[in-house]
Amino acid sequence: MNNAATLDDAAIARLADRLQTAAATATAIAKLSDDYPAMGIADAYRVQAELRRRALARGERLVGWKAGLTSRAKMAQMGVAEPSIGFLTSAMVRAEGEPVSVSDLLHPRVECEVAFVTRRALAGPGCTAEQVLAATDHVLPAIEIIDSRFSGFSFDLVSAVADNSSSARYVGGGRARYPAELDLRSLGVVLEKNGEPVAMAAAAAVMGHPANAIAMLVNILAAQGEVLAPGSFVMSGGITEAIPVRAGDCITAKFQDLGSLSVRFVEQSGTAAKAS
Ligand code: OOG
Ligand code: MG
Repeated sequence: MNNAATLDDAAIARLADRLQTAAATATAIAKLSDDYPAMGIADAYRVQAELRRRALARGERLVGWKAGLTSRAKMAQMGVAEPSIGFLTSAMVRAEGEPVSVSDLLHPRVECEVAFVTRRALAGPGCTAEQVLAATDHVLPAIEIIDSRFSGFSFDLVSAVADNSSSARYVGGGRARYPAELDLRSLGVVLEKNGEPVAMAAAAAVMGHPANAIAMLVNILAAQGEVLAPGSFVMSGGITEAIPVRAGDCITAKFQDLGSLSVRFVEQSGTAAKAS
């Protein structure tokens, strides 16, 4: 993997512009590494940090973070062999039961994930799953709606990281539980589309235990000089492959011990994210 930082501030801003426009207009662009083949992971996280800075500057609140590409199913589907992280803001969250508009998205896909809500700060490097579990207040089911800004949903790791790991929308719900009361390894999940099971797995598919993905995320944050704040909502990554959705689809994620969570997709909705 190319770790180098090769881009100057002007190039970082240009790439952030491209991604922001693609998201705001729901228009796909070529993956960034086509034009910047020397771009490294450090560059990609600088582009992501610039997108985050802009989101917060326009009044969005940082709600938490997500780990991505943490299961073999996801890595195989995307052809990328390493995990990534992304940030989550108040503009991306949708309430349980609220229809989610696809009009402002390019080619949305859904993922079922275990979300962690922290009560203590977590810092790397060297953060462990044990530390994550000790700092966790509760876990709950989440459905992430990802939407790569790249044509054909096709990318490499650097392009995906710059694109905030395809983050678009997310919904938390179901039943919140204390992690100590659960076996988060053997916990099963079934993803249904329009009443038909389309994917299923156990949460151990995520790095052996989803808390490992949160520890990995904290260690990537540390490399950027950041800590995970208490009260963060953190998704640990899709347990199965992601499933494409369009208007009219209804997705239900049935989690063992954590209840189920449904999302209905519509063409427009009154509360659709404003283009920004
Ligand atoms: C990258 C984001 C992956 C996950 O849970 O694995 C992700 C992508 O597949 O577009 O959110
Ligand atoms: Mg995800």
